[in-house]
Amino acid sequence: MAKLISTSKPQETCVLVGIITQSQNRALLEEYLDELAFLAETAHAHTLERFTQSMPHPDSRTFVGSGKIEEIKTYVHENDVDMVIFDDELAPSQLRNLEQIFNIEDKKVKILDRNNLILDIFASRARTAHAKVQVELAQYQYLLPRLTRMWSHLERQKGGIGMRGPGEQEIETDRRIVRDRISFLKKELEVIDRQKKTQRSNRGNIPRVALVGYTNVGKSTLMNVLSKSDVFAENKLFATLDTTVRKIVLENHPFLLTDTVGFIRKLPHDLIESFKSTLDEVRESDILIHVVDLSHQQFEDHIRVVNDTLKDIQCGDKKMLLLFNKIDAFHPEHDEASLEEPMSKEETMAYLKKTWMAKMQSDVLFISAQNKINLEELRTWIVDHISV
Ligand SMILES: Nc1nc2c(ncn2[C@@H]2O[C@H](COP(=O)(O)OP(=O)(O)OP(=O)(O)O)[C@@H](O)[C@H]2O)c(=O)[nH]1
Ligand SMILES: [Mg+2]
Repeated sequence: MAKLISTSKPQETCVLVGIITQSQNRALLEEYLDELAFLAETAHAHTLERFTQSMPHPDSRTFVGSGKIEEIKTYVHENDVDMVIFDDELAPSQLRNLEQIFNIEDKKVKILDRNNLILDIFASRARTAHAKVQVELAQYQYLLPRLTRMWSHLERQKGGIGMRGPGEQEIETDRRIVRDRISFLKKELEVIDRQKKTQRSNRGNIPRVALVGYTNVGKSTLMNVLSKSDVFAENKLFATLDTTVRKIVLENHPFLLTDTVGFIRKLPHDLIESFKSTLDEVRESDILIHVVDLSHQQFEDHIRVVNDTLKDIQCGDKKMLLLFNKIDAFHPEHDEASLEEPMSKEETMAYLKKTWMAKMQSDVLFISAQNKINLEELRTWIVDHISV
């Protein structure tokens, strides 16, 4: 069986597909698709077009309706598009149907969903053995029920005849190999997790602070300015996959600062599972600094996703600082229809502080990690809270 194939080759083209439902209006869907386009870009795919449809729930056969599928198909074939990316998880049967519909004659179109894309980006970014095992495990777990598709990938790779899948017997053999690989990777991960646990317990009683937050909010940038180190930071999603721990001393108070993988909405469950030991760093820290990108239109939604994920990993009750970053790039929105005077930046921040302190029962600070604004305030907060 071949190794898993990364879909992120340079200069591929894609179209995005999402649906408008009762719980997801057009504006919200457009924002999700903006994020999906950013994910695609991170995986080196350029978005050419978006297709949306209003429906009460996804079509069980093809996710969107047959008319919409025809429209997408025509566009894809006329513009020689490489992949069609769906914003929600596709069931194995939907994936199979869509692959059949889109792949006629020798035109090869990849059908992906948001999870594929996230897994693919994680795979291309994993650097250490630990992250590689975690991602490979999540990929196989995701692919196991979708194995026929993987076969069609293999067929395509070999430039095989047509798009016919293999016989059931071959798929069964392949499934067994994948299952074996999954249990091997799980064991490997257990060993690494045990080693990590020992490492953590050897760190003694020194207080631990973890940076958590949505992806691309500036956690690594902040880690770098606080520890004067050189952690990889860039304007891409999931720049950080491996946790980095640095010892920092502020006014004679030592503590460990951990930089973690960013969260995102609809993070594949298998991925959360396999990143358990990464998340153990969060679980075992004394204080969380929840970093928020204040300049992002959807920052409130990001806060909610991060809080929900923290609850999922039983970290919802930890002492937390809500840290709004990128205040240099923040410009308060003003509703044109409103008769009230627009609020200044300072007034908006004061208002946000009051609202979020009440909402989350946590302290709130505003900084710019990149432009080193208000960092003294942050350092004082950390010292005050690790030295009690
Ligand atoms: N304008 C502005 N940009 C910032 C600030 N802090 C970080 N950035 C930029 O935001 C982008 C993401 O920064 P990272 O530090 O990689 O973000 P991260 O939270 O570690 O991201 P992941 O590792 O992907 O989860 C980079 O392009 C940074 O230069 C800031 O205070 N202001
Ligand atoms: Mg990072």
